[in-house]
Amino acid sequence: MNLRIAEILLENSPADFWKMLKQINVNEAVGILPKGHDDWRKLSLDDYIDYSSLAKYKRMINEYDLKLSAIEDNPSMFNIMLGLPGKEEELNNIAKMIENFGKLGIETWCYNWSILGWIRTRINIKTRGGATVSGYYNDDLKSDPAPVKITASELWKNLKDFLDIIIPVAENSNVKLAMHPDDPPLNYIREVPRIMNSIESYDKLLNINKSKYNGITLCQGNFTLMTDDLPEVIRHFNDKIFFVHFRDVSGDKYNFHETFIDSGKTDMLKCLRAYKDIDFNGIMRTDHTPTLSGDKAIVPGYSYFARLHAIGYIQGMFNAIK
Ligand SMILES: [Mn+2]
Repeated sequence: MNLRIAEILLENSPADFWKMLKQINVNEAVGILPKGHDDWRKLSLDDYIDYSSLAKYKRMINEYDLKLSAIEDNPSMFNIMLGLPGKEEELNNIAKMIENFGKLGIETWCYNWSILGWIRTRINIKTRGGATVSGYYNDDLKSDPAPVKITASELWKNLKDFLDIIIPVAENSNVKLAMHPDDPPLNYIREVPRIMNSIESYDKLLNINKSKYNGITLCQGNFTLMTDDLPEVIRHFNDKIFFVHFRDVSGDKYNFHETFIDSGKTDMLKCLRAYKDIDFNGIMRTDHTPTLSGDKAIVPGYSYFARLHAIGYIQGMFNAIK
């Protein structure tokens, strides 16, 4: 196993953080789509999925001597997930985007099949030494109405249809599809079903389309809420794990908060040993770290100091077991 840390880039260039990554021996990066962020691509004449726009983005990252190994996030795909008119245009866009990833050597697309996306209900929970973390508490959302109508079986059917169309594009483009779990991995939030929420559901995902390009983003903070034995789950999914979010939480899937990677419910060293056992050669990044004093986070859970701490912690563990 080679340790391939690819840290997510959430800020615009020029960014000292991108330099710091190279300085601490991180050589790869995960890019984002510009939708929810302050990003130059919003002002570009080209759509962010166009070749020219992605090529410019890649060049910008390469200038920091970082390889752009993955893009994480969904472009617009609600009509696909919900099976509504407009899905054809969304499918065409996704196919075009994946072809462009392939041309540019972006090897992995981390996407999700979550209508409501990732949800936290509190973002300023005090943890060790006063560092702040985010958390999810089910009762915080209790009385909100359902924003859309769909069933779990319709979501599965739409997912299968999606994979039938998009996986051949991914195969031709040599781009791996890495499904991120519903976060939190509950059956429903606000009466909206969530289907990527258990070990069985991931078995089903891998079964409905058996391509070697159909795989997993093993976001540990979610998977550890689906099992009491995360290292065994890592060995179970083996070479279908394309991307790892190396993090931990404390609590259960209904009520939890983020933690430092040395203080959650999971044995991180055993997880890293499991990746070594399966000779994992995909990429790995930190995720949902605490915010330390004097630090700032563009998005809660992505502060700079705590991500540097987590990266050093992973590198140290890896050096101890390699
Ligand atoms: Mn994640």
